[in-house]
Amino acid sequence: MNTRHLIIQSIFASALSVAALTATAADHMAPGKGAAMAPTSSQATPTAASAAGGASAAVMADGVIRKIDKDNKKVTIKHGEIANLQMPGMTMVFQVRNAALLDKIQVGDKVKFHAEKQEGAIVVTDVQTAP
Ligand SMILES: [Cu+2]
Repeated sequence: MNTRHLIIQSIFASALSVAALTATAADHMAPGKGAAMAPTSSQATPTAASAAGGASAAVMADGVIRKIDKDNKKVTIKHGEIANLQMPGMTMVFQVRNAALLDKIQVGDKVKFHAEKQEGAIVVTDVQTAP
């Protein structure tokens, strides 16, 4: 009787902690993006979010492609301020998760791009040539 009670209790406890972890992760993702969007225009937020497919309303930064390293999935961009990363303009190396993103650009291109922090690295998740 006692043993069974303990088992049930520990199952319940681990289910609870999984739920807590999931909630924490979700809370972590959402407010960062919400906060980044807020100063721009609260009116524009729903439109921007649905245009981007609902995933992440992309905050686009300006840049010029300096170097493309497809083998290592890296791109060097001389970039302007990146609002969502609170980063001033500089020239730096970014990672990409999907090397195909690099097919769309060439060295010297003026681009608009979205970068974000993923697992400690700064990753370009979207890039498009700017007029
Ligand atoms: Cu930078």
